[in-house]
Amino acid sequence: MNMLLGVSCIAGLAGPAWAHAHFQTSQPTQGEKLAAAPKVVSVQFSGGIEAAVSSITMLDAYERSVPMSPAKYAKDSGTLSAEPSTVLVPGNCKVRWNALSTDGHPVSGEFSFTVSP
Ligand SMILES: [Cu+2]
Repeated sequence: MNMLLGVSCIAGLAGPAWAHAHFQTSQPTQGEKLAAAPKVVSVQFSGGIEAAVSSITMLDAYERSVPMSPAKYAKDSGTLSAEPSTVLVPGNCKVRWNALSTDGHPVSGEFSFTVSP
């Protein structure tokens, strides 16, 4: 998948050489086990993204959609973050993120983490 994205990125490059935004890391990290519910979830990118059309959504342990604050983008760190508006119940939570790279390419992914009872 990364390879396909890379190819389309090179093929799509015309004009300014914006760096394609790749997923770097997330907070919590994939598979992380937390003692307490996180106050914020975030995704860090290698390049710039368009914050206005980027989002983070989350499902709780019962697959219910978790109300989230609007996603915020910190340009300095390349981090998109959002805060759950409710306290998460213990269990496995799934996070899905969508972002538009400043070079015009959409990127998306998901990860999950577990909150201990
Ligand atoms: Cu690209």
